[in-house]
Amino acid sequence: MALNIMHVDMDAFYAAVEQQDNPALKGKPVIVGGLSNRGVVSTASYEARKYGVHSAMPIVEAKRLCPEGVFLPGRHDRYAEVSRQIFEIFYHYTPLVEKLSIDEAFLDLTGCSRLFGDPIQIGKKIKEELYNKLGLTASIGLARNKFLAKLASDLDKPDGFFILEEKDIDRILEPLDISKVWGVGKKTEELLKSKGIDTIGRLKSLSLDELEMLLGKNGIQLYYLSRGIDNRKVEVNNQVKSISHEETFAENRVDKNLILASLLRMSIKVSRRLRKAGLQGSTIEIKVRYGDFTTYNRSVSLAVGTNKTDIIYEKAIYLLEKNRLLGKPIRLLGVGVSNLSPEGAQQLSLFENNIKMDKLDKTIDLLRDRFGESSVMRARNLDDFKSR
Ligand code: TTP
Ligand code: MG
Repeated sequence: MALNIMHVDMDAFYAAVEQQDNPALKGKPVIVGGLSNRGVVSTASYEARKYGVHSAMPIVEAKRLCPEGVFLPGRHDRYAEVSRQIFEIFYHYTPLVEKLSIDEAFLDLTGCSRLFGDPIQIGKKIKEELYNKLGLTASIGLARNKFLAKLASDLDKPDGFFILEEKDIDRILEPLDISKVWGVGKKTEELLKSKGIDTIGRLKSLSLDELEMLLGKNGIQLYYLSRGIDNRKVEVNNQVKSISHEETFAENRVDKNLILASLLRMSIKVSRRLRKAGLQGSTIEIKVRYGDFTTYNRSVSLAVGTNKTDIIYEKAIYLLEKNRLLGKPIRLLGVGVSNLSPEGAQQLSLFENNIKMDKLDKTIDLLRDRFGESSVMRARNLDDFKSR
């Protein structure tokens, strides 16, 4: 079978963008994450990783490990913009691009050779283009299927290009930890490790029946994956699934007015991103994390999709109140919209009110585009703004 499936994953993505935009940061330990000491690390440059800093680590711990680090709050819009440029480069070589995250994709290169050379040459060209146009490095894995390609890109990070040839599959896979296998989550990992199955090689010692008994359908999948067999196709999915925004407060919030003010600010952000992308969504979600870290996600479905600030805000309040989520100190709050469709897809309810809201939202967008984010503020936002 030909080596036609490529997995590309940018190196230390957010941090690399920061270093590229501000060359003074090159070579320095850059840590991107949370607005305050209470957040977690989004990512760390490879210089910072030497100190043991990694994604999802509390910022305070990162500061302890790497006090000389450059800590940045993160600029999500900028990373999204660079991500679009990265994907444009991918689309230049093939339309068969499956986006996995902001900095990661599968490319199916079957049939691209006549135009651009074989997959190895294409991989080199993609790395060159990423570097020459955007100043960024990526790690690439090339193999015969998605599972192997993703494994391979991780084997030679950063700035790597790992070509996983047929003859090497067993030798490379067998010593790897089972957590590297697609579909092995925390629970499966614990279960298998409690039985002494810690590597892919050990996993292969179990028969198909044994694995099915142990883990059901997932077990069958593991049987095949551990042998490098994966029939999943690269699925073209350049669609965003949801747009959301969440914040960890500098201090836990219990005051309803303050909470609603931040909810409004986040609803504005989310609805604005939807409008910019020409999207609307019919599920509104909120996320609440209390001081003791218990976390609740609640959602409500609408008959008709929306990207209107007031509807999103109103439904978010409804979710907070209906689920009695107010009253305890809140550490983190988030609002999101999912079940997305193109704007205006179902224009069933063009009530006058909607038209009014549309106009208001669009006017505010325009003013903000022209005069900056804080040029227009709703009365409720003032409280929140002052308390930040
Ligand atoms: P990753 O590709 O997992 O990480 P990375 O690109 O920073 O580093 P590398 O691939 O070289 O190991 O994630 C891509 C971006 O997604 C990352 O730059 C920041 C963001 N991210 C978070 O915000 N939180 C997280 O927990 C993780 C893992 C990533
Ligand atoms: Mg990455």
